[in-house]
Amino acid sequence: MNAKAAKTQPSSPLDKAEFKAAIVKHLHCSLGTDENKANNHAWWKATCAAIQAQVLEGLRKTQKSHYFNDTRAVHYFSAEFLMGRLLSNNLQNLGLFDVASGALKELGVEITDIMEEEPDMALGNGGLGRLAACFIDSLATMELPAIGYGIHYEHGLFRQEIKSGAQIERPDSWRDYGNPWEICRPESIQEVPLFGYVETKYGESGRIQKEWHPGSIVKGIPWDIPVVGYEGKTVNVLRLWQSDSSDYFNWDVFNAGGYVDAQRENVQAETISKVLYPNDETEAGKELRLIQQYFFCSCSLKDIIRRYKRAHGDDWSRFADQVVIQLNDTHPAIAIPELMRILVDRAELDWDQAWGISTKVFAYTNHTLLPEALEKWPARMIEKILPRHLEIIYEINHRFMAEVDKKWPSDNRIKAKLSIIEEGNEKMVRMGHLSVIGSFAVNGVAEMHSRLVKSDLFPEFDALWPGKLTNVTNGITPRRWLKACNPELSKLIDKKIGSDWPKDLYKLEALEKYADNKTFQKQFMQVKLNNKQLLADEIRESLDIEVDVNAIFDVQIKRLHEYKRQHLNLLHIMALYRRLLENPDYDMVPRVFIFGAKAAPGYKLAKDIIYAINKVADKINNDPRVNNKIKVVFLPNYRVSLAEKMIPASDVSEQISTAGKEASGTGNMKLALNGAITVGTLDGANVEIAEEVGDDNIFIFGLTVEEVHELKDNGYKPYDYYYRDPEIKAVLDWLETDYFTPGKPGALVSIKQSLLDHGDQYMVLADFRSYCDAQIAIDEAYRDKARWAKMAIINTAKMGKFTSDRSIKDYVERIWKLSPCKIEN
Ligand code: NBG
Repeated sequence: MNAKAAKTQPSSPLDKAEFKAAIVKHLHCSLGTDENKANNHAWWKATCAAIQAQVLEGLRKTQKSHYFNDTRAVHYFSAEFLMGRLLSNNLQNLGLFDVASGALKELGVEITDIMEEEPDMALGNGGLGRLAACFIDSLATMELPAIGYGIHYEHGLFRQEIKSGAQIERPDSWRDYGNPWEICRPESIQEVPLFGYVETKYGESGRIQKEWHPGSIVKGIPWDIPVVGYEGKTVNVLRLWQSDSSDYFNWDVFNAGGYVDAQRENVQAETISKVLYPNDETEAGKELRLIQQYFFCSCSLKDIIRRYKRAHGDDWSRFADQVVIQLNDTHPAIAIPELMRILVDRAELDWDQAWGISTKVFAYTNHTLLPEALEKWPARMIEKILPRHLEIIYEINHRFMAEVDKKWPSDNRIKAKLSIIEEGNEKMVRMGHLSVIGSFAVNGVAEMHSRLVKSDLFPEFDALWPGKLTNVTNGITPRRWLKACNPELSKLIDKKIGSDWPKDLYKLEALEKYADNKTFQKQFMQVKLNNKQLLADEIRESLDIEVDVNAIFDVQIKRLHEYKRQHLNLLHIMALYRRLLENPDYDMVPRVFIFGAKAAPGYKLAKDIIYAINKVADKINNDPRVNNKIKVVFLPNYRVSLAEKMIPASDVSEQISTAGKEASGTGNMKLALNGAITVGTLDGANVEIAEEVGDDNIFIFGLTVEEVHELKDNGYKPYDYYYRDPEIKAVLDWLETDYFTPGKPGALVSIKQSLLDHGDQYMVLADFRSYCDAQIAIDEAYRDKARWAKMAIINTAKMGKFTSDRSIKDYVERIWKLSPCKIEN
């Protein structure tokens, strides 16, 4: 085929002239404007539309290939997908970034300006939601048949503003002016029953038949977001369900006149997908949240079954060969009794057959050990909303208890511990137990976390079913988290070792041999400096704070939570400040401490910590005695697109959770990949990062998990540290004065109280001194330019393990048993 003929194929990549023409066409025909009138927003939309045309071609071919090959597929069920922006990502993955930016330039438009027009798709809280987004990127890149299922929230995670130091939540409206990436699929609408009662019928053969008469029905409308794999071969979808009222059902009910009670408990159908619960790792025990969970699981299962039946009719025998469902935490655990209900009540399979299928379909990922984050629902609530599901859960539990009795005869203590039902004042359904019992594989998200899942959280399950509990260490997509967000470093790496590392991240190891090379060190650190300059500009624009790019950029970005210990960082900053006030010659490399963090709106102490960081920042940044040495910056509204600017500019990565509390962390991987050095505890994936980079290239401090346990068992007394360490005492007492909050003494006292009177649950004071020592070691290391450059290069070089492609490979080989599917034209 000659070049010209190849061009005429609809899927061939566009050249610059064609891209220009496509953008202009969309300006005219889709947006009704023209080159002279268009503002950045219109240019952004037209550019997205031009790309979307290509993407949809890829999607069509992918779906056709999957259908004709009758592929086994993974269905990733997640209440959260933190996608961020898609323009630059899709361009990178299609290999069209340079073409697009050239085309736009000729039209008089800077691509970087229009990229800023795109609102983040923030349909998630933090690590768990972003992990799901990285995973679907890897699945598409690795040409694996996969579909992401979730909720089409009208409002994603709140927008954070800081007013006089305090967090204010504002609604997020990512679709206000339409979203160019999503496609509505009214042909695949599903209906979801809720409330009502269960009727027991006796069939002719004596079979007991259950019929659920719902009190209301809502409609699920699917929106598809195409997920473009790197190099654009496979385009999978993320299917998100929007709720709406099912007019005809409610009309029927109304006419029938007999459902007044059911009507009273009817939720407003549209509210189900209205908002994302803004909690991170705390349980959101709300009726609406349970309804959200059931809503998207029910829609998704019916969607899967519809697709399966199209190929296999009513023959269920191959269902588990074709379908695997990964439950991203327990949020979608209600899918287990829902599939059982469909198989037993609707398809009329007998229980054992249904259970046999179901337990070959589900696998479950645990993301936390924090007890307050382990979901439990009052049995009463489930009974009201999903009466048939509660019966099924009881049946699952009844049979499971018999199995427990076989293993541990007449041991009621173990039974009570393992039961799905927690007895007490109020009967609760433990969703974690349901997930373990209903799945064929259960995984934690980092080696250490998975070990603790086995030893502390579910030891008896591990004894009952050896091998079921396993580990898959998290990962991040290097396409977004290096190639797209750090173009300068990517180009430098391309030049040095070739350009296939985004698909095979272990290739970065080839950089290691240049770690001592003076020229390469200079180039590497020059890129870092340029990225720091970009972030410094951003900081000046958004906060009017000047920072010195020669200072160490010390970054802590993650949700605000006590266990993540942003307040440990803050106490250290205060200690440094105090040292400088007491001794103006105190010798330290200038530092800029940079934070990004949202607090759950109801989490008082987390909000107090944000307030304290901002108040301390105000004081320090305006104190001429110290501020060529320390600056403190809290960048508001931390989100994916802001992370993309902060991570390439970071020198130091703060990963300072109490050992045993951070299941994995993924920001730690992103920062190290971009050449930041970790200061961290031996927690989550930090342990594995340390293994990869070696002890010389990371700053580890603090108690180990074992030491944390030991200290707790022996009676941890934070006051001992307060009285023993004068710096701790001085800094905590400072919080009580009005030094940082003039005229408002005591405004920061809740932090001191939590650390002393409330027992310092997360052992901040126990780790304080060792943290300060690690910070001194960082200061020393940074003075030696060559040493620091070498460390940074080695960090980048050694991140191969942490590509989400490796995580997906582990899932595929050990859990999902999938094969890639080549996409044909
Ligand atoms: C979070 C953990 C993180 C982990 C992500 C992704 C929850 C419940 N857990 O450590 O705290 O990196 O999950 O696995 O959000």
